[in-house]
Amino acid sequence: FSEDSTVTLLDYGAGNVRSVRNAIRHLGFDVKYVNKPEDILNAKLLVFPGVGAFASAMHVLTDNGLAEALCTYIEKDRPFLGICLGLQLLFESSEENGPVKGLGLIPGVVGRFDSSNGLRVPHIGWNGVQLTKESGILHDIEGQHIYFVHSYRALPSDANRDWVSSTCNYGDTFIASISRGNVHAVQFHPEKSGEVGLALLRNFLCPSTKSKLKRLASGKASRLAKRVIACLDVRANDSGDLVVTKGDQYDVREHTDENEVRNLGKPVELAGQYYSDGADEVTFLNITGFRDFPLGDLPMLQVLRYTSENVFVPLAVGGGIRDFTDANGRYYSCLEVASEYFRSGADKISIGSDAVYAAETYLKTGVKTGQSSIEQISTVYGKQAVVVSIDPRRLYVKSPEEVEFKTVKLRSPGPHGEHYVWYQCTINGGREGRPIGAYELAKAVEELGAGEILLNCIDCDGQGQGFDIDLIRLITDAVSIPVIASSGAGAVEHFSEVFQKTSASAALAAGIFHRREVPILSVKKHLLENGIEVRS
Ligand code: 1PR
Repeated sequence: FSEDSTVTLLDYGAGNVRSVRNAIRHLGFDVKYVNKPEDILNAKLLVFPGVGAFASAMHVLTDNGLAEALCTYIEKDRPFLGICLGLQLLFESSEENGPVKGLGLIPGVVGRFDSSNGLRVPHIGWNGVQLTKESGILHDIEGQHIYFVHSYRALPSDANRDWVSSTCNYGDTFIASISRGNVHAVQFHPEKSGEVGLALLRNFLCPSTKSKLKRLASGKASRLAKRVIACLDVRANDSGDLVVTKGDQYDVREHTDENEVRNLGKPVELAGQYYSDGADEVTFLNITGFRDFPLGDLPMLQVLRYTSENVFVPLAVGGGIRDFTDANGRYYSCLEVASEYFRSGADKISIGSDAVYAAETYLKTGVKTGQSSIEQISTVYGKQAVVVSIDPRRLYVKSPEEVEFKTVKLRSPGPHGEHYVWYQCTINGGREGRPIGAYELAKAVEELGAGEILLNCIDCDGQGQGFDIDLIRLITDAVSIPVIASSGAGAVEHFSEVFQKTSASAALAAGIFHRREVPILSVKKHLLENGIEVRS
């Protein structure tokens, strides 16, 4: 690589900048990291993917003299691209755990989305933007959905009007990007916005090349799209190879004499396939993580590393996130486990069994200790990086008084003439039922700091009979964070049903995609025909 094809990445060690690095490398550029202020001042192209919390980022930047160098670099109009927090830090201050002073280059205060009127916060997913001026790098995203994930945003005003190059609408109209001369910053994530995002990065890195982006069909993005997520349940088969498997009501073994683990393909290949098929997100669930320690499970980390090199939409991973002591007595905190997943390329982690224990303890004591995996990981990486995966099972009762958990009235009687059902949370891949309902769990984990819920249903899993609409309504009504509906998709109509009848933000499916019964594009086409906005 020549010096001109080297991009300087400002990584102050707060989290995962791997995705940005991968996207830059994918475009043929080399990456070097900032170690000292001079590295900023000498950069030819500087990319700043801010991660973590505003206050801790400002601390690190100020303590190392990086803040001053950054201000000088930007004031000299050198080529700069800030991403997410890398945009927010340019403003005067943020309300995130604050007020906290920012770099003060752009007038305005970064505030939290107002969730009091039913808005789901964080703003997670693919949204459209309105360009407000010519910037030189944004033309390919006009009318397209791009990926956002944040709880705080800056608002346009007379004082910062000169800077604003696009806005986005979610609850209110906020600043999606700023541009002035060679200085750009975006609230969204180009490195996670598929081909459209890569085109933006290319426009920044080599302004002289003509856009290679084939214009996509619709180009009419106007609001937050409903997401279609492909899920890969992954585990080692009996010969020790990591395979994508799929259960029927969580039973992943073939009902043959050999009783082997159902093998539906290779994780990295399938993830790549779903990315090119149009999946808005890919989720890996390490389904034996509850008994096999994930940091001992290096193939899973390898799967993430390889996948994130070629898949430029968000990657979530779950399985085995908890405190752990190995056979040699070495203790690993849940934060170390999650950090390893993030370092390997995950954008979000998902917690199953450990979230149930955390919620049970919290409901019993009413005290947030700060020690649960949800609290620890969301404090360091932000709420939006913490998904709680719920594995509920239906339990039928004659009347709501029979249980202390929230019940739902059945539309048709249960197997023994019951009129109500409650959803019991389970752990260890459905093997153990716990004394807590999905409704109670969802509320508790939101309070503890979860940013999203992945809502499975053991009864519906692999059945292809549609999502459990009652359950999804119960949980979307319980929380104000986004809910991903999962389990039971068997036809395109099941996706429109879940979005028409519930306020789920995303629908996740596994079996129909693995068995190639329904391509992701057909799901999206069907949703568009039914007036449901999706990324096309
Ligand atoms: O408890 O933190 O170690 O996390 C374990 C994770 O692994 C949890 O998220 C749990 O849901 C998942 N898991 C554990 N055992 C199984 C299993 O199937 N035996 N898979 C399992 C859960 C459910 C969905 C599935 C949908 C859609 N899989 O993710 O993909 O139901 O399927 P469908 O479209 O084919 O109906 P921890």
